[in-house]
Amino acid sequence: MYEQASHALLNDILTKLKPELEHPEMRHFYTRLGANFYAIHSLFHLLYDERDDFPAQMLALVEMLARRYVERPTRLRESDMLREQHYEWFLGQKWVGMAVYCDRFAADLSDMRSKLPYLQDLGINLVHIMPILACPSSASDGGYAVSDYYKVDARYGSNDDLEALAQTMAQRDMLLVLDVVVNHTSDQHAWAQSARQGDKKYQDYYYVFNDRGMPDAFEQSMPEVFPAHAPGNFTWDEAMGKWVMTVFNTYQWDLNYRNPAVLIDMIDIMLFWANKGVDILRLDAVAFLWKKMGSTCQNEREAHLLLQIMKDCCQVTAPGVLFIAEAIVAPSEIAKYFGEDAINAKECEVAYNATLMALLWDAVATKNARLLNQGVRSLPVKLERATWLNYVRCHDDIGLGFDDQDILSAGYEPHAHRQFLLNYFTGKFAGSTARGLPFGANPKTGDARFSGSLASLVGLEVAMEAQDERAIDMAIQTIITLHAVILSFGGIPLLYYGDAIGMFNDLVCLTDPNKADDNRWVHRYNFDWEKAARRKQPGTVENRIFSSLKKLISMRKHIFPFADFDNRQLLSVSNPNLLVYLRIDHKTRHNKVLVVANFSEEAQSLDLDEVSTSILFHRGMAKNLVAGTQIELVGNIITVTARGFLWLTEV
Ligand code: OTU
Repeated sequence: MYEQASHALLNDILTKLKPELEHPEMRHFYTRLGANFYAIHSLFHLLYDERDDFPAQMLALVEMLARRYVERPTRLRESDMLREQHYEWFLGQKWVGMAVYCDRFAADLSDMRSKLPYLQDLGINLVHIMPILACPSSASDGGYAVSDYYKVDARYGSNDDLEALAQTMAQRDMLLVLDVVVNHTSDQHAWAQSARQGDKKYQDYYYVFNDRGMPDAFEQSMPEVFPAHAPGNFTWDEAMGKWVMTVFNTYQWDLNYRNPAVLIDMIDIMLFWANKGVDILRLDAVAFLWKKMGSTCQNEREAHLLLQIMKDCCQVTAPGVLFIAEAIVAPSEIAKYFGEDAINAKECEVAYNATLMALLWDAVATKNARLLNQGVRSLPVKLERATWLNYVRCHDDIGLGFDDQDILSAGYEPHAHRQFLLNYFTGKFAGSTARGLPFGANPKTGDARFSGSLASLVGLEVAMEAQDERAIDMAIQTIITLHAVILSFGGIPLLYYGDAIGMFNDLVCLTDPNKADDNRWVHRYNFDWEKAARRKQPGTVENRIFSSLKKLISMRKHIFPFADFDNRQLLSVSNPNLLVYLRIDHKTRHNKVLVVANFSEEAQSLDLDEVSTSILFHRGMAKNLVAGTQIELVGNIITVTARGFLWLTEV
C-alpha cells in the first residue's frame, strides 16, 4: 500500500463524514487517525482488497471510530492523554491483578464495590471481572457464549452498574479488565438467530455449510479444543438446515472475519466498553480468529493482522486502553500476539504467560526446576512496551503446553513426562497428594490437561484432612513460592480469587447438570467469606497464606527492578532444584535483586560463586528483602528452605 493512496482515501472519507463529526473537540481524534490510518488501510487492504464494497467498509469503519470518539467521556479522554504521555505506564511494578467472578466473589456488580476493600487489603489494583455480558442461563461456557455484546447480563446488574463500578475503581486507582469474546457468539445471539432464519447477511457472519464436504475437509487438519465434552469443530443446526463451525462448544458459533462487517462490529463493541470505563480488554481465544483450510486454524497470519487493525483502531479512539491476548498456544507462538514483525507492541500489549504457568506446575510435580529452567530460557524475547500476564491459576484447566524439545533437553521423554504430570496432578501417582481432575483428555493425540484449585493441586486439601503439619507447611510454602515467582518475574501478576485464602475444589458444582460435563467448574467456587475472615486470625492457614502474599505484593510495589523492561537475566546454576534469576533496575542498572526459588521438598544451597559475574555480594553479606535481615554468606553459599524462595540484594 502506498501512503499516497492512503492519504487520498482518507481525504475522500473525511469529505463524506457527517458534519457532527467535525467538531473542534475532534482535534485529537483526527491527529490519531492521521497517524494510524496508513496502517489501518494497509491491513484492511491485505485482508479485504478483493471485495467490491472495500471503500464503503472503510468509510463505515472510520465513521464508527469517530462516533465512538464523540461519545467518549471527558474523564476517559483525559486519561488517554495522560497514558499517551506516560506510554510505559503499565510496565511498572505497581500493578497486581486478580481475576474474579462478580457473582461468585460478590453478589453482583454493584456488590463488587463493597468487596473492593478486601482486594485492596491484599494490594490488588487490577481486577479482571470474568464475563458479565448477556448470555443464555444454561449453555454459556461461563459467560464465553455471548448473546448480546452491548448489555450486562441482568443476573449481574446493568450497564450503569458497570460504569459506576469503573468510576469507583478509577477513583481508587484500580484498573478494570473486561472480556471481549471476539472469536464466537452464542447460538442465541441475534446474528445467529437471523442466520438461522435464513438471513444471508448474517449467515455470512459465521462459517455455514450446506453439507459435510467442507467441514470434513476442515476436520482433516483442525485439532479439537474440547475433545471430551464437545468433540468435532462443526455442529448441525436443524432450524437452519446447515452445518456451522463451532470450535469450542456446540452452542458457540465461530465468527467469520473474512467478512469485514464482523470486524467492524467487533471493534465497535470494544470501543463501546472502553467508553464505559474499561481500562483493559481481554480478548478471548485470539489464536482462533482466522480459519484456513488445510491448517490447524490457529495462529494464522491473518489472525495477527486482525488484531493489528483492532489495536490501531483502538489507538485512534481510546488510546489509553490496553489489550490482553488470551492465546494459550505453543511458547514460540504466544509472543507473536504482542505484534508480529513490529518494533513496538502492535497487537496486544499484554499476553497470558501460559508457558511460565505450565512450567511452574511441572516444577511442583517433579520437585525440581529442570524443565522450568529450560522453558524460561526458551521464552521468546518480547517486544518493547509489551508485558506478560504471569499467573499460577486461572478459571481454565491447566494444559501442558511445553515445547517437546525443552522436555527432551530437560532429560524426559515428552509423552511419558506428560502422562506422569497428569497422573501426578490427578493423584494417581504414588505419593501424590494433588487432587486435580483430568480435563479434555484426547486419546487420539495423547494431550492431557487437568482442573483443580491451587490449594487442592498443591496438596493442601489432603494435608489438612490428614492433619499432617509438615505437609501443610510444605503446601503453604509452595503456594507462597509460586506467587513469589509471578510477582518478581517481570510482567503483571494475576492472582486467582480464592488462592490467597487457600480455597479447595468445589465438587458439589458437578451435580449441576449444566456444569457436570465441564470440571473446570470445580475451581470456579463461590468465594468463602467466612474463610476469608480467618485471614485476620493469626495461626490459621488462611492467615499464613494471605499475610505472606499481602507482604510480598506490597514489597513488589517498591522494588523498581521488578518493573518489566526486558531486565531479567536467567542464571545457570548447578543445583537443578533451583530457579535463579536476576532483576536489574533498568534505569540505574545498579539496583539488582537476585531471585532464588527452590522447588525441592528439602532445603537446598546455592553456590554464589556460580552467579558472581552477574551479582557480587560485598564483604560476604547479602540482604534478605522479605525477612528484612542481613545474611552472612559463609563460604559464599546460601541456603534456601524447602519449597522456599529468596529475594536478595546487595547490602
Ligand atoms: C478461553 O479458553 C476461555 O478462557 C475459556 O474459559 C473458554 O471456554 C474458551 O476460551 C472459549 O471461549 O481459547 O486460546 O480450557 O484454555 O479454550 C485459548 C481451554 C482458549 C482453554 C481455551 C482457551
